[in-house]
Amino acid sequence: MKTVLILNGPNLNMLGVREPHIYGHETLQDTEDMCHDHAKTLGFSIDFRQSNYEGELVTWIQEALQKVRGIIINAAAYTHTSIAIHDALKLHNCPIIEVHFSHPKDREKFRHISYIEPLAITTIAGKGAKGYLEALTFLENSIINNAQ
Ligand code: CA2
Repeated sequence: MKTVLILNGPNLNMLGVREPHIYGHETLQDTEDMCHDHAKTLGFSIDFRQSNYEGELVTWIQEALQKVRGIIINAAAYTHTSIAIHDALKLHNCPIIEVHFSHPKDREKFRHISYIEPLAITTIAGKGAKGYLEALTFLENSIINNAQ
Protein backbone atom coordinates (compact mmCIF):
# COMPACT_ATOMS: atom_id res chain seq x y z
CA MET A 1 0.00 0.00 0.00
CA LYS A 2 1.14 3.56 -0.74
CA THR A 3 2.41 5.21 2.43
CA VAL A 4 2.36 8.95 3.05
CA LEU A 5 4.46 10.43 5.84
CA ILE A 6 2.67 13.22 7.74
CA LEU A 7 5.05 15.18 9.94
CA ASN A 8 4.16 17.72 12.60
CA GLY A 9 6.58 20.02 14.38
CA PRO A 10 6.88 21.59 17.83
CA ASN A 11 3.88 22.53 19.97
CA LEU A 12 1.35 21.01 17.60
CA ASN A 13 0.68 18.45 20.39
CA MET A 14 -0.90 21.41 22.26
CA LEU A 15 -3.56 22.06 19.62
CA GLY A 16 -7.10 22.36 20.89
CA VAL A 17 -5.80 23.30 24.35
CA ARG A 18 -5.08 27.00 23.72
CA GLU A 19 -5.48 29.62 20.97
CA PRO A 20 -8.44 27.94 19.19
CA HIS A 21 -9.19 31.31 17.55
CA ILE A 22 -5.90 30.90 15.63
CA TYR A 23 -5.58 27.12 15.16
CA GLY A 24 -9.16 25.85 15.42
CA HIS A 25 -10.75 23.46 17.91
CA GLU A 26 -9.39 20.15 16.60
CA THR A 27 -6.60 18.45 18.52
CA LEU A 28 -3.70 16.78 16.74
CA GLN A 29 -5.30 13.41 17.59
CA ASP A 30 -8.55 14.56 15.88
CA THR A 31 -6.45 15.58 12.87
CA GLU A 32 -4.69 12.22 12.78
CA ASP A 33 -8.03 10.36 12.98
CA MET A 34 -9.46 12.48 10.15
CA CYS A 35 -6.33 11.81 8.05
CA HIS A 36 -6.57 8.05 8.66
CA ASP A 37 -10.21 7.99 7.52
CA HIS A 38 -9.58 10.12 4.43
CA ALA A 39 -6.39 8.24 3.47
CA LYS A 40 -8.36 4.98 3.61
CA THR A 41 -10.82 6.28 1.01
CA LEU A 42 -7.87 7.24 -1.23
CA GLY A 43 -6.11 3.88 -0.78
CA PHE A 44 -3.18 5.32 1.18
CA SER A 45 -1.75 4.30 4.50
CA ILE A 46 -0.36 7.11 6.61
CA ASP A 47 2.49 7.40 9.05
CA PHE A 48 1.46 10.38 11.23
CA ARG A 49 4.08 11.75 13.64
CA GLN A 50 4.79 14.77 15.84
CA SER A 51 8.01 15.89 17.49
CA ASN A 52 9.20 18.90 19.45
CA TYR A 53 12.79 18.13 18.36
CA GLU A 54 14.29 19.33 15.10
CA GLY A 55 16.83 16.47 14.93
CA GLU A 56 14.12 13.85 15.39
CA LEU A 57 12.14 15.32 12.49
CA VAL A 58 15.32 15.29 10.36
CA THR A 59 15.96 11.62 11.26
CA TRP A 60 12.39 10.62 10.38
CA ILE A 61 12.68 12.41 7.02
CA GLN A 62 15.92 10.53 6.31
CA GLU A 63 14.45 7.19 7.40
CA ALA A 64 11.53 7.68 5.00
CA LEU A 65 13.85 7.78 1.96
CA GLN A 66 12.64 5.32 -0.74
CA LYS A 67 9.84 4.22 1.61
CA VAL A 68 7.08 6.82 1.13
CA ARG A 69 5.12 8.07 -1.87
CA GLY A 70 4.70 11.57 -0.49
CA ILE A 71 5.31 13.80 2.51
CA ILE A 72 2.89 16.22 4.12
CA ILE A 73 4.66 18.48 6.56
CA ASN A 74 3.62 21.10 9.07
CA ALA A 75 7.01 21.96 10.51
CA ALA A 76 5.33 24.52 12.84
CA ALA A 77 7.89 27.09 14.06
CA TYR A 78 10.72 25.18 12.33
CA THR A 79 9.08 26.19 9.06
CA HIS A 80 10.54 29.64 9.59
CA THR A 81 13.99 28.64 10.86
CA SER A 82 15.14 25.16 9.87
CA ILE A 83 17.69 24.76 7.11
CA ALA A 84 18.29 21.25 8.56
CA ILE A 85 14.71 20.19 7.75
CA HIS A 86 14.96 21.89 4.34
CA ASP A 87 18.16 19.94 3.55
CA ALA A 88 16.65 16.62 4.68
CA LEU A 89 13.51 17.13 2.58
CA LYS A 90 15.70 17.95 -0.41
CA LEU A 91 16.98 14.33 -0.36
CA HIS A 92 13.51 13.16 -1.45
CA ASN A 93 12.19 12.84 -4.99
CA CYS A 94 8.59 12.27 -3.87
CA PRO A 95 6.05 15.14 -3.76
CA ILE A 96 6.09 17.28 -0.62
CA ILE A 97 3.14 19.38 0.58
CA GLU A 98 3.43 22.11 3.20
CA VAL A 99 0.42 22.57 5.49
CA HIS A 100 -0.46 25.02 8.26
CA PHE A 101 -3.54 25.30 10.44
CA SER A 102 -3.32 29.09 10.44
CA HIS A 103 -2.20 31.44 7.67
CA PRO A 104 1.39 32.35 8.66
CA LYS A 105 1.67 34.98 5.91
CA ASP A 106 -1.20 36.93 7.51
CA ARG A 107 0.51 36.88 10.92
CA GLU A 108 3.76 38.29 12.38
CA LYS A 109 6.55 39.09 9.94
CA PHE A 110 8.81 36.38 11.38
CA ARG A 111 6.29 33.79 10.11
CA HIS A 112 6.41 35.06 6.53
CA ILE A 113 9.54 33.13 5.53
CA SER A 114 9.21 29.40 4.91
CA TYR A 115 12.18 27.10 4.30
CA ILE A 116 9.70 24.36 3.27
CA GLU A 117 7.83 26.32 0.59
CA PRO A 118 10.55 26.19 -2.12
CA LEU A 119 10.52 22.36 -1.96
CA ALA A 120 6.75 21.90 -1.83
CA ILE A 121 4.46 21.29 -4.80
CA THR A 122 1.89 23.38 -2.95
CA THR A 123 1.23 25.06 0.41
CA ILE A 124 -2.18 24.72 2.08
CA ALA A 125 -2.68 27.22 4.91
CA GLY A 126 -5.48 28.69 6.99
CA LYS A 127 -7.87 25.75 6.64
CA GLY A 128 -7.34 24.07 10.02
CA ALA A 129 -7.35 20.27 10.11
CA LYS A 130 -9.24 20.17 6.78
CA GLY A 131 -6.06 21.43 5.11
CA TYR A 132 -4.44 18.07 5.85
CA LEU A 133 -7.27 16.27 4.04
CA GLU A 134 -6.92 18.62 1.08
CA ALA A 135 -3.19 17.85 1.06
CA LEU A 136 -3.88 14.09 0.91
CA THR A 137 -6.24 14.57 -2.05
CA PHE A 138 -3.73 16.87 -3.79
CA LEU A 139 -1.01 14.28 -3.24
CA GLU A 140 -3.15 11.52 -4.70
CA ASN A 141 -3.79 13.58 -7.85
CA SER A 142 -0.14 14.43 -8.22
CA ILE A 143 0.96 10.80 -7.77
CA ILE A 144 -1.60 9.62 -10.34
CA ASN A 145 -0.67 12.36 -12.83
CA ASN A 146 3.01 11.49 -12.51
CA ALA A 147 2.23 7.72 -12.59
CA GLN A 148 4.58 7.21 -9.62
O1 CA2 B 1 -0.45 27.42 11.56
C1 CA2 B 1 0.32 26.46 11.72
O2 CA2 B 1 0.02 25.31 11.50
C2 CA2 B 1 1.73 26.75 12.28
O3 CA2 B 1 2.65 25.85 11.66
C3 CA2 B 1 1.63 26.50 13.78
C4 CA2 B 1 2.90 26.83 14.55
C5 CA2 B 1 3.41 28.23 14.20
O4 CA2 B 1 4.67 28.44 14.80
C6 CA2 B 1 3.53 28.42 12.68
O5 CA2 B 1 3.94 29.75 12.43
C7 CA2 B 1 2.21 28.17 11.99
C8 CA2 B 1 2.61 26.75 16.07
C9 CA2 B 1 2.28 25.36 16.54
C10 CA2 B 1 1.13 25.31 17.52
O6 CA2 B 1 1.38 26.08 18.66
C11 CA2 B 1 0.43 26.15 19.65
C12 CA2 B 1 0.69 27.01 20.67
C13 CA2 B 1 -0.23 27.15 21.69
C14 CA2 B 1 -1.40 26.42 21.70
C15 CA2 B 1 -1.65 25.55 20.66
C16 CA2 B 1 -0.74 25.41 19.65
